[in-house]
Amino acid sequence: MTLDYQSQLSPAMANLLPSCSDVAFYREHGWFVAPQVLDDDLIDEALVGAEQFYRGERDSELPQTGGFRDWKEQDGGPLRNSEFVSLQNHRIARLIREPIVGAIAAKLAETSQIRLLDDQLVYKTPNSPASATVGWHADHAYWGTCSSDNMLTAWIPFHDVDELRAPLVVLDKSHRWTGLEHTRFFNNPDLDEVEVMLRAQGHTIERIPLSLKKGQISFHHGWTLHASYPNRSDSPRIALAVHLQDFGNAYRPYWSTDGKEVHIADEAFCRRLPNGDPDFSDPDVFPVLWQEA
Ligand SMILES: O=C(O)CCC(=O)C(=O)O
Ligand SMILES: [Fe+2]
Repeated sequence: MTLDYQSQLSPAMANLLPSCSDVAFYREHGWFVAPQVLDDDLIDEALVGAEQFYRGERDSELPQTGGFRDWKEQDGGPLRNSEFVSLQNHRIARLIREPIVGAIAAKLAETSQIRLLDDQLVYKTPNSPASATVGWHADHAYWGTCSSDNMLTAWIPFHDVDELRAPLVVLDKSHRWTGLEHTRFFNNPDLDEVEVMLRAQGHTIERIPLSLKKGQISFHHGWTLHASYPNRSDSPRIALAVHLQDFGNAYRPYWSTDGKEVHIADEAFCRRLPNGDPDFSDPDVFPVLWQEA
């Protein structure tokens, strides 16, 4: 069934879509901050969903466990990273299926369709230590078998995020840099160390912390380097990173520089195409979040 998603945006919502100059800004800078487009109620429901999830409750089971980040209570620690949460929790699924999320992404990426790739629920304890830093990484560096360089991520915090409460920090215009294929330092809290390496490659570093109000969403290009500081506030910090495919994305075989075949966890969940390749448009795993009318 093809839904006419366009009709699901009220005129008031459609007014909040990125303008032509917003799209030009995203193209140039590799990130964009949307206005308050999500209702408090919807986010509060997602928070209830996150609490259920952290207690170990599941609305549905994944076809396979392992091969991805899946924080469990016994792991403890100041930083929790849980992937594919929307496939396991209805309330989180509701949040990411809110049409405005995909609609903004489609505008920015200048594509006719947005499909989920995966998601990550990220939690930082109050007053977390330096080890709760999320290190510099480009999301696409984790998506070797995705053919498109036009993918992006929507970052949805479940509360206001000021400079103290671990905002996402982007490196301005880094999506245009070359040689980022190996920037997979999500788990390296030493931001300065990686910056030294990036400077040595000739890059000019401009950190931009993206403070947001509850209801706002930030978007970053798949090749934009980003990180987040420890949480220096007295409250937990919780946010959902929603990784998105543009229409043109498809599976491609991919090998690392040492000749090993690369695979991403998504491949194990989805149906196969007639030629045996994973189908990155399997609606059970990669639901369409926006389709242009
Ligand atoms: O929430 C965070 O600190 C990290 C999120 C992230 O890496 C992303 O949105 O791609
Ligand atoms: Fe990321």
